[in-house]
Amino acid sequence: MLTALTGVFGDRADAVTVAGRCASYEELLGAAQAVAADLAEASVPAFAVTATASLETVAAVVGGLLAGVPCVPLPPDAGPAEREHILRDSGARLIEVDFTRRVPAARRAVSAVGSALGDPALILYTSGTTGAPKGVVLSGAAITADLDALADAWEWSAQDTLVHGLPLFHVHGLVLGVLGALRTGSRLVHTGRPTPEAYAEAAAAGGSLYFGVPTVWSRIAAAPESAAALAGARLLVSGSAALPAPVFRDLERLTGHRPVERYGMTESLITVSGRAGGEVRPGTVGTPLAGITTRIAAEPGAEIGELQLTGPTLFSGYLGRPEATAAAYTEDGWFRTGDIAAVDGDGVHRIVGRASTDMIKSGGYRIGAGEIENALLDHPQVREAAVVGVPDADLGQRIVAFVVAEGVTGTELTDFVATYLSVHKRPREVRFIAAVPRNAMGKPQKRLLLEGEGAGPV
Ligand code: MCA
Ligand code: AMP
Repeated sequence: MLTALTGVFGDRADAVTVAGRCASYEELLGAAQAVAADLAEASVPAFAVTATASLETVAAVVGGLLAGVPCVPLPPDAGPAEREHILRDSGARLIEVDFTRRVPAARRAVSAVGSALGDPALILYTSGTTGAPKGVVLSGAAITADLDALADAWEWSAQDTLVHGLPLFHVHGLVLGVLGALRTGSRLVHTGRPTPEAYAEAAAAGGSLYFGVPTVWSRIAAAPESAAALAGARLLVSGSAALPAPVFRDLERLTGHRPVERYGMTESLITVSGRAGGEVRPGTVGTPLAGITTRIAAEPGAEIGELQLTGPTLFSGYLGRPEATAAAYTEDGWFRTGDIAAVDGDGVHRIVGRASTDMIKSGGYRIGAGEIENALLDHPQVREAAVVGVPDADLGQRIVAFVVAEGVTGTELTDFVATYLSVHKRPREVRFIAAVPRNAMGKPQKRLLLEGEGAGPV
């Protein structure tokens, strides 16, 4: 999987740059082999690393692949509830990486990565509509199939310099943004944070392929000088949430590029994408990647319905949750994305919404309403809580918590969630209400809470 580390594309002192620090492939491999040696000795089912945007995180993930031990990247801002859940659920041992400690590179070991491709490579924790996050087990085979299909779709090669500043604990930043670079041999410039200024600066360093979530692209479109610096890029790619058409048009005007949109999930990796050099229409996510088959489960006579798919990029299951894994598939074996989609006459897919209002996408992060509600209910002053995603120009959706509580302020509740779970899961707004509206079965009626908030999630 780690083709670049075998040396076939040569090496350079700045092959991998993360948050201003550079490493050659040789240095990265040496640090990763030190991690792999420790893991081989420890004999653990999985290991965790605090996934800061750093060379240490990259070395940990590569070390895990070399040792054949799955890595659980922990969000660096995870509070005690989230951290403890992930560590307990995965059984992973938390390790620390010293990037200066190196075991001399043995390239033969690298070539062997991928010989047991069905083995778990990564366990990524992601939210469902209810309950605590589940561990999504991804095999080396699924990751390799996805990266090869994306390289094909985007004409992504060792000639590219990949630029992004996305978190290293999700598919976008870690699988595409790190392992993708190490598979294709493209130089990687991780900017630390995905700010317009940092993306523009990386253009001077030869950036050709740029990744961002829509919030990042919308902030770049609002910073014309930074956007203009991307004119010399080869391809701009957006994903993790819907790219608003006005942002698409602003980017085209300012950069001269029509951004390619692609669609995926932690469980399926990236499955549908626009193509480099192909026709790209705003509001569409392209066609299925090589090996992926999709179908729309629509009511008779309807053209939109749940997007379902099959293919080699699918996950191996939710860790330790066979029922949840089974529930993610239809009886005839198709993966249920929970996204509502339509397919145009030419096969181009459009994502029009989500089946559940309980799955929120904010800044490209997937956040389950249930997890935030449970956290709020853990606060002693809160009696009822209902969490929804409200349309937001910057974040796509922003988390709004409706609570029944006394003797506590909205800021206190926001801070409680930010520190107990993680910063990106905090409600951006807390509204105090007398009671959560419920139906006869006692189920919260969230659509009533969303009334008057504009076009809510489908
Ligand atoms: C504010 N802050 C607080 C609080 N309020 N901290 C603690 N308590 C509070 N009450 C501080 C934070 O510490 C942070 O400080 C600062 O506010 C900003 O935090 P945040 O809200 O996270 O930043 P943002 O600017 O709103 O973030 C926008 C973003 C981010 C950068 C676009 O949402 C992001 O990185 N999104 C990427 C998500 C992603 O990668 N998703 C991919 C999922 P300081 O600045 O000092 O740190 S994978 C996927 O979806 C699939 C497979 C796919 O298709 O890709
Ligand atoms: P995650 O598991 O965090 O990767 O989130 C996956 C979800 O992100 C999908 O189920 C979609 O709802 C959403 N998503 C990803 N890419 C896109 C896109 N290009 N357009 C619309 N929604 C997207």
